[in-house]
Amino acid sequence: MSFRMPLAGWRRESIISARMNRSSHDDTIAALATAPGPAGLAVIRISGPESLALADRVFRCAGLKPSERPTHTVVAGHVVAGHDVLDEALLLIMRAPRSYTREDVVEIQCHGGLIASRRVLRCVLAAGARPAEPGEFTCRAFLNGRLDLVQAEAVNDLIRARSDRAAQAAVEQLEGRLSVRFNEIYDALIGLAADVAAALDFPDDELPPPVMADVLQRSDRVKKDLLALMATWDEGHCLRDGLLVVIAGRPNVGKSTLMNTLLGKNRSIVSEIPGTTRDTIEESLVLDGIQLVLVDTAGLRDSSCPIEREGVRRARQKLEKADLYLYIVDASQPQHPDDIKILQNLPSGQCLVVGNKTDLGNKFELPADNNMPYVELSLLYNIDLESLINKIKTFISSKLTMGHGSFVAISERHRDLLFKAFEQIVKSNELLKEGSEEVLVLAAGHLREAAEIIGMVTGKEYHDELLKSVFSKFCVGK
Ligand SMILES: Nc1nc2c(ncn2[C@@H]2O[C@H](COP(=O)(O)OP(=O)(O)OP(=O)(O)O)[C@@H](O)[C@H]2O)c(=O)[nH]1
Ligand SMILES: [Mg+2]
Repeated sequence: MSFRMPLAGWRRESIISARMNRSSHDDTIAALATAPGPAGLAVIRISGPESLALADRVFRCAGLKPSERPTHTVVAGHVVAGHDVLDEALLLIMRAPRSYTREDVVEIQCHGGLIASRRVLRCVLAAGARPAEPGEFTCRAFLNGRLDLVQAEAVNDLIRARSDRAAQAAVEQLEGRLSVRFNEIYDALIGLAADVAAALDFPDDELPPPVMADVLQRSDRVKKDLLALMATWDEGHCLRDGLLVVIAGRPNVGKSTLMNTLLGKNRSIVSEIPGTTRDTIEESLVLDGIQLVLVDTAGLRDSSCPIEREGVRRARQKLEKADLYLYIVDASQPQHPDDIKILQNLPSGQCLVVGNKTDLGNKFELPADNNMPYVELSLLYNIDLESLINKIKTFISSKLTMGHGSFVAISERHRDLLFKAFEQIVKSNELLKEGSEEVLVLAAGHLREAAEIIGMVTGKEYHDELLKSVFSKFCVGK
């Protein structure tokens, strides 16, 4: 009896239907590709089969009409609505497939500014283009095979990068460095599923031991590769979202002073009255090429004031999400029981204890069983601030492997899918160890499922919802 399942084309139908739904591509889309607002220039991007005909309608130039001009040429002229001249502009022609979307693309480089560029866009839409959805140009680039889904996401990461390292990581992902890793895993899983299915044709009830051992060894290797990739999430999160650094401590210890000192500006109110900061205050800062999201919080204490209580609740909420805690104590005073209690509940690997106000004395000591790094300083007199900054830098570099050989860093979406694929491989391995014919069918099924999940990471497999969730994070015009 054979339990073999067809391997090739098991998801073809859904893939094709998704492709048809999303990208009939018979319409032409347009959007402002540059940020709105006062600027020297704006770019209106148009993509689709009607791009050049549409350019003929809205752009007047000497000599040949836009549609008669060769690809990758620029022409100067005017954007016109009937007899009215709307703007003086340059027109760039990029014919399919040598364009970002692999469709015919026309870009109008006109004057920037909210009104001027909107007028040009309105004119292009009136001439027959449809307003592009967020990420639709990149989605078309994906659907037309120019980029895979991981590379498409890198485009968004690059646009949104707020530090040098984040931008560099996005560029490397755009070049396909991460995709290669996913593709290797995908191919390995397809190979494994095929081999398990083929082994079902053996006359015996049992899969021959050498084949079994080989399959198990290979699937263990895939598991290891998945784990190695999953471990890069932390770094990916730091690069994409920035490190969330929460400044916490009891009232009046100098939290807002530290916030302002690190930012180099007077962002938080500082006063000698305990309980000054009520809300959480967030600001971005780039340190060592990494974006930090710095948060000043209300001093942690029990209060009868409902506003302060709300502030403390918000502070605690931020504490739950922090990547790094800067916990400040008043070093001129002996240990306060509240500090000891709070510190016991903070993860030691993510916490720096800052003893402030050393200009007033030095009575504080960390409990003997606390092995968190401790820095003493005086923020008021700028004494020993460097040692705190160095400790923060050490923490940042412990999070990042970038620059040490092959660098990749997965996103939250990738991690969730990798985890699901991992679960499928674990199930398959358990069944493979049993080895009977009936369970091998199931094992092959789990391996195919795992491959399918990995395919959803790179977009070898996709459906409308997946594309929507990926591209809705993009801005319009990209
Ligand atoms: N002597 C001394 N005073 C300091 C130092 N750092 C801050 N202060 C003072 O301590 C007081 C409280 O500082 P803040 O930065 O407002 O303290 P906080 O922890 O934000 O206080 P809350 O917002 O009330 O929780 C202010 O008067 C600061 O000027 C320091 O190193 N030495
Ligand atoms: Mg404060």
